Amino acid sequence: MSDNAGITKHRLVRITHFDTPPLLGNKSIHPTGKKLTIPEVYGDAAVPNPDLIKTHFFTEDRLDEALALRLIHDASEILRAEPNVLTLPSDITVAGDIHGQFYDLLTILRTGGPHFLFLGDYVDRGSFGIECILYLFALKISSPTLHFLLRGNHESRHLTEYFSFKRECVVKYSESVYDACMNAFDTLPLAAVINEQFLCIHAGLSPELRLVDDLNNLQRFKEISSDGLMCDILWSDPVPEFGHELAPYFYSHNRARGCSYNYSYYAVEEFLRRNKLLGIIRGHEVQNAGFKVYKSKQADSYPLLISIFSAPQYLDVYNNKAAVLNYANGKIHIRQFNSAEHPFWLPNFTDAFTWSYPYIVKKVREIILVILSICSEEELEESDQASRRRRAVERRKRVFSLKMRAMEKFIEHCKGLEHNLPHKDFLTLDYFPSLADDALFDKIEVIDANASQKAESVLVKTKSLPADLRLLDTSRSSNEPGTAAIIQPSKSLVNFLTGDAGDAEESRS
Ligand SMILES: [Mn+2]
Repeated sequence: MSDNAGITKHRLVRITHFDTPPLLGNKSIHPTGKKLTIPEVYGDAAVPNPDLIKTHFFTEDRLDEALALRLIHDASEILRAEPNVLTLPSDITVAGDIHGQFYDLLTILRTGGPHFLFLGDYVDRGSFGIECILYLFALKISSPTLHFLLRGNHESRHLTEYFSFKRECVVKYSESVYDACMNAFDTLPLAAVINEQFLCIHAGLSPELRLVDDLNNLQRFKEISSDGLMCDILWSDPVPEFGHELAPYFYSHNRARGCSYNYSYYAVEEFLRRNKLLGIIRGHEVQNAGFKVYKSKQADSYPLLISIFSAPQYLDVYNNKAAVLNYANGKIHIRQFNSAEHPFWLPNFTDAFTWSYPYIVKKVREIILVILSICSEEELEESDQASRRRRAVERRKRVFSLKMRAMEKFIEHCKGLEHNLPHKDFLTLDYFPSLADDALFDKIEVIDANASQKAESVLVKTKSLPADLRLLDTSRSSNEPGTAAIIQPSKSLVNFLTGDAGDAEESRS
């Protein structure tokens, strides 16, 4: 942050706040369920109407698959024809990572214009990656000289499979739409030079990058490689001590990313000098303030490096602001903005039932353990002293072994469930012995009421788990066998019914 402190006084860099408009206001979002079609969005024109798509996505509605594929195809045809390095004029707004935050993308588009350059990382992490990319593609098709899209490291098969975008595509559309997106991502340009002054690129420099023109020699229409020039410009970061290096070194291994390099102030300074440029504008790293302005060569010159990050409240957990950078009339204007309200999705686009399975399994398992605890070895030993209870003990042992078998079966099932969600059989609760087949749980009730004087309370299943669990107080009901009273629920039952916040938090991360 120290680099940003005082930068507001910079002659060439101005920082202001952009008020995020209340996108939702008091309105709540209700998807209509209607899917937009090609005739509706394209009409008689050769290009789509992006506003229709925007308002449709705003209510979480979707496109007809043919329309989605058409947008992806049409955009990639335009992108394919663009060079690796775009040459762009001044008066342009540059946005950093968006990461599936569609409702914040709408804010970005309100901050400036009409020219926009996006530095990549449109998808993954946030829940609206497909909306971001389809809307940006619609803008690219309808006004290709106003909207420019560069590739980020997340625009790859490797990362979208590992993170959320592939699953999002399959849940909201299909694998064909995902594959089409991947092929379109291969066509995205790699860099841009604004006004022959600033190199704009997703991540930064590479030891293999001597001249900007080296980028034009790359064959870019492919998956991002795990090393080399194309990898570095989409993966590298400045060294943490950028501008304060103790020795003039250029590159070091990028340990945080596990690939590519960290570049130093000296690497940037030399690169800019060799290419007669003034600065580098890049995204790729979350910033508390939405941007980071690095060291200038002289007090009155442009910063050598600026990071821009345009996903506010990143992942819904970082408390970061976002920013866009406008460059016009020789001045850099950074506009910070806060996050917009957005609809909620469960992690990994799961439905509520699938998402709940592990918690239900865990709690039911605890409840069964409580049931088992009424038959401790000590109790059995004590009962053994009285011969008149011997038969009851035998019954208990039999019940205990039945319960152990049920328990083993249940734990086996849980293991399968945890490793292979969703497991629809769980909903049927097949593995519990039913009353008709086996009077197991009825027996527990009888035995507890008659014999378990020491037990303060027992948990007895009378019909089916978990809805009909009853907690019975045997000390109160021992005079009237079989007419047990319901008393305060056990801790496990409370946790099961209300959800144990601590456990849930731990499992969700
Ligand atoms: Mn990135």
